[in-house]
Amino acid sequence: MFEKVLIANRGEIALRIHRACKELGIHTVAVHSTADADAMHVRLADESVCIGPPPARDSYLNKAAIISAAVITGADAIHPGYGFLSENADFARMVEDHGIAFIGPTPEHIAMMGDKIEAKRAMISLGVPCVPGSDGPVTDLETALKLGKEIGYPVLIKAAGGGGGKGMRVANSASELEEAYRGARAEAGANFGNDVVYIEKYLGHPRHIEFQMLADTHGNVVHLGERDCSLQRKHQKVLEESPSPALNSAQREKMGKIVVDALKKLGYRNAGTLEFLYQDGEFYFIEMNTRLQVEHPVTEMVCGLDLVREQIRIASGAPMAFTQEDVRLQGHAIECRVNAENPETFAPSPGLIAEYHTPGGLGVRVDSGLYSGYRVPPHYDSMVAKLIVHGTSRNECLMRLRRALDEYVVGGIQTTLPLHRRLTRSQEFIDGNYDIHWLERWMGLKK
Ligand code: MV4
Repeated sequence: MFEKVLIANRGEIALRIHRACKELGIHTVAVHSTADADAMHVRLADESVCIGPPPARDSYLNKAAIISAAVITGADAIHPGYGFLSENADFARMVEDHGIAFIGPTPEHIAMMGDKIEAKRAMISLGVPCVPGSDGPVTDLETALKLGKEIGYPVLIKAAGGGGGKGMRVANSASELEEAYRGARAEAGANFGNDVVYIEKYLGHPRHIEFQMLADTHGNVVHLGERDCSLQRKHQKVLEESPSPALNSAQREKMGKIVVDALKKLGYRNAGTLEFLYQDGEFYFIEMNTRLQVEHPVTEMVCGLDLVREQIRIASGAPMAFTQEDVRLQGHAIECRVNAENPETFAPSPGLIAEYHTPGGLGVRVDSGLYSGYRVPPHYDSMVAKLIVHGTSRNECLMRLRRALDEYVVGGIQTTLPLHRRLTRSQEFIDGNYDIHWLERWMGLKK
């Protein structure tokens, strides 16, 4: 087992990783920018290293600074968290080239899944159902028009190096295709420095359902159920839940077997998530995330496992201590992402935290680095806390979640807590009948 782990991240996930390390008897090294010197994870870590000024490119994205910090402190592993360098294959390779363990998948699989075309090709070959579309990049408009005719409109043009919705364009007919094709390539080139695009049948009212996977280095692979992440605003997840209100146990078992077999054949290592669109009873693979996700706690609350502990154990070469038959998915969990934002305009609201009171009680968890007197910096993502609630049923979970939201006090800044208080009282949410467009409609952002 590792002696010392460097946590190459900040905020709530850095604290989350620190906690798992301490419970395994592992010393922790926190890295931070000058803006995060007073952050909770820095205060609690056994050691800390300032890696640069506030801009992420000079600190949390600074590969050399982070690896230097690991070498100087004698860390034998690095956990990247999510975001920043967590899906950067070059970073994973550099870490391993320095004889330091990267707590995550292999650099090869990170690179493979980072190219959405390669990821789809791999999944098709592994027997995972995908959205009908092009077999590879679409390099000219004529090909796009031919494929549009074959697939049938509407179609979606997507960036191979994309994800998170950037560079996506819908074409409802052949006459719209040229503008959509050129627009998608231009935006992909501008956003990712890679203007390679592909085409898919556009699904108009899907849910976003993702399967949590864990694989060790001894050939064992398990799935830990699914998460429904359909409630999104501008491609930012707002609330996630497990299990999905739309799935029954037969569908879960069927899809679970498909994804486990696929990752076994792939020889995957560590944690990973396969993202699907789910529409009219059918699953369609769209992307794979080769990192721990923000919303991993809803899976932890339902399966009773500490996913970061499992990641660390797997990275140290230990076999998983359980098989698929041992996995028990119990009850229901919902996570509300709490952002330092104006709950109406979503304008960032950094600043000094005045009074701070977190909810408690059975089945209530708050993952956050906030404390009274902490100053939320303006430089980074606005998510400052996650409220995760578990109940034996979805209704019990909802009752508990509303109660917990009403207890939660964050003074000094604005947060999205009022949005969650309204959302969890909306009948359509309570009924669980929502797709990926519902939240923006409910918020009046789209018709
Ligand atoms: C799609 C789609 C409909 N049809 N692909 C959005 C970002 C990336 N994760 C993939 N996304 C989508 N791909 C096809 N063929 C709709 C979306 C999409 C979406 C997906 C999941 C959650 C929220 C979304 C919001 C807008 C569009």
